Amino acid sequence: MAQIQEKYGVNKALEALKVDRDTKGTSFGGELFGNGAKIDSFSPVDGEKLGTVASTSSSDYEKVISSADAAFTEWRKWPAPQRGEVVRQFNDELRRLKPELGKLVSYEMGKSYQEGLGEVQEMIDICDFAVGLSRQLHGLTMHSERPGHRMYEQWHPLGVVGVISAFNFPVAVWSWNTAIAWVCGNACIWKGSEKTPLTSIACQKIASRVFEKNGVPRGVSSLITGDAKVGELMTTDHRVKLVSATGSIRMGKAVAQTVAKRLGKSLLELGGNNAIIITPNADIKNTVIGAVFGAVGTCGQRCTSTRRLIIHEEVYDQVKDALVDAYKQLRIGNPLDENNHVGPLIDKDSVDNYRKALEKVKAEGGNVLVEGDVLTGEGYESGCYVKPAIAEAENHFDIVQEETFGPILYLIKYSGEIQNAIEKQNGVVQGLSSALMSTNLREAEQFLSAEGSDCGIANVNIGTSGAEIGGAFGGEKETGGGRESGSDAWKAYMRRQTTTINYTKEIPLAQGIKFDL
Ligand code: UN1
Repeated sequence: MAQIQEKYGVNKALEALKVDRDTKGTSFGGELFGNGAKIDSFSPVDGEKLGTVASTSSSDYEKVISSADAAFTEWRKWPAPQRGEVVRQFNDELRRLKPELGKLVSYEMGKSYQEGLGEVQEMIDICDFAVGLSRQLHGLTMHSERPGHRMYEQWHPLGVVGVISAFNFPVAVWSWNTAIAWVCGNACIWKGSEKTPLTSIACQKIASRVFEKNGVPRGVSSLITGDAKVGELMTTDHRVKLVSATGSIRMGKAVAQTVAKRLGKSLLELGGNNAIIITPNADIKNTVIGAVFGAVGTCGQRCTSTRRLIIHEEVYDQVKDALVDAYKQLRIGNPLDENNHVGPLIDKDSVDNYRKALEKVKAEGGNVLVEGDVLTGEGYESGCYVKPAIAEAENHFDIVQEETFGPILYLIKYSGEIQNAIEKQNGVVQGLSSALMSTNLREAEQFLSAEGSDCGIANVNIGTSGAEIGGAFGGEKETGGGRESGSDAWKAYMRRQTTTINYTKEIPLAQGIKFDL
């Protein structure tokens, strides 16, 4: 069975990425080290072991944070465009190694090879963005109320930035944070997911090589490996100025509270419960393509995955029949084989959650239209392959209110005006992504207005997933409120300083106050 690793080029990818199978998961540039507990990485593709990684102990962490802290004091002196030049070279390496890194992402995490490549492409795109940004970290100038005074704002780096990322986007989310944080002048410490440790090591190695060649101080790019306890080393540490965390709402609440206790900054990108509203004015063919990709792509494990369809009663049966037909055509299996549409879930815990969710929706009175199942037999030996399911449900069901990280799609009927659908869409605690399928301008504008979608992302005539890096990414309510990647998300990685300069021979006070000595 290790055959898959050989047949699909995983072994070659590890070689090209210079990642050993028995390795260590701590680095601040140069050697990998670490004497914490060992973590085995098993692929959900075939259940085979990919490698073993020694995690980060608290004394290992101490070495990393003190190097990062010291590196920052040098790195902040580099002109931002020079920092951008290093990111440009890092990006050259990503372009060169895209097939191998995409392959490793696909095998260790279980997403399709196409999606693995797409994820590396997001890294490349954000690095391009960051290079341009390195010449555009603009502040404003304001008119002072005092004569002979100039007032302006400037942006300075924060210091050490901690990045905690999840298994489902094991490389892209790190780069959204670090590429931007680096050009802003910060040192970054990354805790990747303990479910995808070799992928993190591959990225750290690429960055370390490029940084070393450019004389970047060691510690600007650092890696730590382990579970939530290792993450806590950063969230409790006042030397980590910003903690950017992606993952579940439960995890985000713990991170936010710990960081807030020391009045540190956090940037949270947490769960979604994303819906597509389908009105009688929708283009049904496109709707079905967008909905199916949104629901089953990455096996329903994107934070932007489509979980709910809110369908007008006039087109409900038409959409329902088209979806059931489309689901019959889905091929589930080895994600490295490009004939398959749906790969495995990440692990057996996730399979359990999927199974329980299906039981719950039935118990709450839902009607399962496309039955789910855990697949067994040849090609499914890992026990992580499941059948994408569809259930008719009500928005208020407890299970519909939750984010189940798997391919379960709930169909919810609405009648009357679009506002009734928007109410249902907004009627969950999460607020990440949303979409409307309609060719009617009035409906579209209503959906996008202040009375419309309450989510961080609101799309018209495309699905809920697949956001581009150029926009700010994140959501409202229990999604955490953070924004990463494009637009002006860079401001979260810097501190704003307002400066007023007096070039007169007097010292007039603001607000007309007189204070003569
Ligand atoms: C995530 O699932 O955490 O918009 C990120 C998308 C991808 C990123 C998802 N560009 O679906």
